Amino acid sequence: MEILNDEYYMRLALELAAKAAGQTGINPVVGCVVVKEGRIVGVGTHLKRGTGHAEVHALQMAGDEAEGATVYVTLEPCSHFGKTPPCCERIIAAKAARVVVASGDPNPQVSGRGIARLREEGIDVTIGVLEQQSRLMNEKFNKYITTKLPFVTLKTASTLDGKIASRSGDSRWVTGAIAREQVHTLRHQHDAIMVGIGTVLADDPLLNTRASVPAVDPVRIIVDTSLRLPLEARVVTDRTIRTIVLASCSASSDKIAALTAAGVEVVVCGSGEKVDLAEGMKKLGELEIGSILLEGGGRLNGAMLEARLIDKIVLYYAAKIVGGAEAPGTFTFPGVDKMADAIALERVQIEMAGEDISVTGYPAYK
Ligand code: AOF
Ligand code: ZN
Repeated sequence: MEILNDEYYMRLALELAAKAAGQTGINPVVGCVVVKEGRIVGVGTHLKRGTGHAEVHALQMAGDEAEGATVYVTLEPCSHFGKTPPCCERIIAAKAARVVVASGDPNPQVSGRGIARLREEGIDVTIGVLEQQSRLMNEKFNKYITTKLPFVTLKTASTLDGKIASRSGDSRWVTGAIAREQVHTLRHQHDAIMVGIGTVLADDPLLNTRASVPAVDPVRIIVDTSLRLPLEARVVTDRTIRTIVLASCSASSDKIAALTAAGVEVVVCGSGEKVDLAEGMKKLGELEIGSILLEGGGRLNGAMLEARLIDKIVLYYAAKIVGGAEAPGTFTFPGVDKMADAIALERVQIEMAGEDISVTGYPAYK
């Protein structure tokens, strides 16, 4: 049986927050629980950017009971006027006695000021309860708010010998139904999905989220150096989802005009023949894309890895082998000479996804 303590209530606040992953855009996921005299009197979750923060919902529910209560919140209460007013002032107005926080808010506009403000009013503040869980939950937000660059998760599905298709190009299906369903949850949890033009030309995918319940569709990003994207492609004709194309200077201005007229946003990255991916990430950040699920082919995956633009990797392995020297692989790039120069993954976790294996890790760039 779980013991009643600060972690007990913080765990509930974290669970409330976790379920909103994927629907807050560039905002963090945050949960809040208000406890008075041993009873939960209010709960809240931040659901959407531009709407109430977690504390506001929870305090609203608690009403007068918030006076003298303990507020459990997974992220430091904000101290600034963003799209909504500061939560620390709301907590002070509600006369809470104690605030328990999981992790500090790395937003430079907050960054300790929320906690300082509460303490200034004599509120007892405890920080660091289940801190790691909260930080991990907001790994995308934490990167974006401090760098204005999107957090990039690379996902691949390959055979045990690292092939994403057979030597004839057949890729239906590499992994089983459960792994494929998990990928749609990953799509729901990212602001955008990114593929190379090769994938669009080969499969004409819709790149939407298909889960067993309605889910959020990420913005589509296509890396297409010379704008080979056909106007008839489904990512162009389907206007229910925003499509952004990253092109190079070599793209023809006529094709840029035609795609723009069709509702596609074309972003030219760099001054060279190829798309400057680092500049692409910067420009996508400026467009408020806070997280990207990269589902590229081997070449785009390799280029993104070489450019050190990948933050997290989720590799699905089907327990099968297809061989074929020409069969496309997960990462196609010149590679390193020495094993000592390999890009190693940190914090590696392995799980089964139905009959497939999922390996998650974070590249440690030297
Ligand atoms: C909290 N509780 O539930 C959230 C916080 O533009 P706004 O008003 O939504 O503010 C966004 C910023 O507020 C965001 O960057 C982060 O620093 C903080 N988010 N803070 O106390 C919440 N969502
Ligand atoms: Zn707030």
